[in-house]
Amino acid sequence: MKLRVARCEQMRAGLRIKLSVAQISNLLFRRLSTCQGPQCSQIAETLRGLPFGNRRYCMLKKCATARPARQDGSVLIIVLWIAFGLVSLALYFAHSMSFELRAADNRVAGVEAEEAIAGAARYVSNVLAYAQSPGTLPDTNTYRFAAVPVGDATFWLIGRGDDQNPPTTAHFGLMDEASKLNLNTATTNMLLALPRMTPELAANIISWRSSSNSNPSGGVGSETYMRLNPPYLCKNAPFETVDELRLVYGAYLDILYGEDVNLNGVLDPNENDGDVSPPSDDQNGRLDPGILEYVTVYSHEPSTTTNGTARVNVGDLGNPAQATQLRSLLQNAGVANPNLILARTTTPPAVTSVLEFYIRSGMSADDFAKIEVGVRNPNADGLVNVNTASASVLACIFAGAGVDTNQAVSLVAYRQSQTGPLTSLAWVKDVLDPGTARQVGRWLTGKTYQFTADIAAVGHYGRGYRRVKYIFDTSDGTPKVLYRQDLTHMGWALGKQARDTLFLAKAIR
Ligand SMILES: [Ca+2]
Ligand SMILES: [Ca+2]
Ligand SMILES: [Ca+2]
Repeated sequence: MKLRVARCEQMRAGLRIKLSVAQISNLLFRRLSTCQGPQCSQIAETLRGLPFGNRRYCMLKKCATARPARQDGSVLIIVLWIAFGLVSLALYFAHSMSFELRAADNRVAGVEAEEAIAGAARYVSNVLAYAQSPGTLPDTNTYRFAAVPVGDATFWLIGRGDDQNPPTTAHFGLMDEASKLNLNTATTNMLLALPRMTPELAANIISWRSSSNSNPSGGVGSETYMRLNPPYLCKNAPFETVDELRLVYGAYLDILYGEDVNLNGVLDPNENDGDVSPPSDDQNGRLDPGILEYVTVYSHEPSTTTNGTARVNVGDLGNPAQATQLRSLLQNAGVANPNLILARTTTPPAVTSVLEFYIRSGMSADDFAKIEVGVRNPNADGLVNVNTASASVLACIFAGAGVDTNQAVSLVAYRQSQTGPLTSLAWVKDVLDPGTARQVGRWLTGKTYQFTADIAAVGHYGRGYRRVKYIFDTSDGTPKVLYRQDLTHMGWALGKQARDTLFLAKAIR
């Protein structure tokens, strides 16, 4: 009985399956017949002769699951677009990562260059602290100044030539602030002798540094500066930095920078191409810098030597105390005939400068070299070092003293004719007559105590260029940084040769 019931259930289930398949096949056949596509019509025509049931169902199912060829093409195009998008994204991110890698590499090189500059500043401080002759510009044979390696970085001390080198050749080494005209002590006539200077700016410089109740030059005052946007007051106090000139009325950029817009003392290509690229220049193959090249505010001589002994003021030798001090200085140094020297230099008219003292004393250059650091001019600020100053700066001194400025050219020519660097004031006696020496002597010195280290550096593979200028003061025996200025924004300042050397090193690495 149970077996019959089970078979009966089985037959019913089989009947249901057969009925379901038939229904589905009919339904699909009707839908296929109503389709307007040529392929569907052809299949429907083929099926029309087949019996109902599983065979017809299988044919219909196969037909229903088969996609038309047009649909397959669309899918392919979509897949291709997706693949194209993915490839584009991959390339974009790869490119972005490549740039980021380069940027990170440049940042690392920049940090290397900055550290090299900091190290170079400490090195320069050490060079100045242990200089063989205090008060003189260190001999370039005693320290390193060009393409100095520091780890993967390299640094240079940007210097100035002696006017004999081609203007396109970069010169390296420390610079002397006493080789420049001091903005706080220069007279109007001295300022007027500067290249590119205008009478208006010279007068305004004098009034800027003078107290408010004395305006000897007739330059503009606060009422003019208050009309500017933004307004500010006339300083009426000494300059503290050379860059203060930017605030003085009438100090236009072409007057300040001239053709040397990157302040490196080199005629760079853009500084000799006329108006093709800034700045505007005269294409004459010479570098014609602005007044920033020639001025300082730092030149100052100490009143004591590095061991703390007071220097003798040669303008006050009528003072018995100063005369006694001079006698001790001469005797301790082993100078011949100290009494005769005293007699010649303490009698009227009073000596006005170290140069005049030397000429009147009649002592030898060797004897004078022994006591030179022990004597000083009456004025301690703004003295110009004849051993390092350019003809343009010396011409300012001579113009201010009312002397023929051609004698400044003679001084520089004599200096350049010597084989080694000059470190004393004594040689000036051989070039200038006593009358001229007396007139200009109060502005001249043979010593210097403030130095500029204009340091440029690159990191590995010549990347990450940086440039920082330091002013060192050694007047109390220990070098101190008076001023630090980042000049990186002025661009490449090492000239063509250093650039070519770096490119060559990069090419063969
Ligand atoms: Ca330049
Ligand atoms: Ca130009
Ligand atoms: Ca020029």
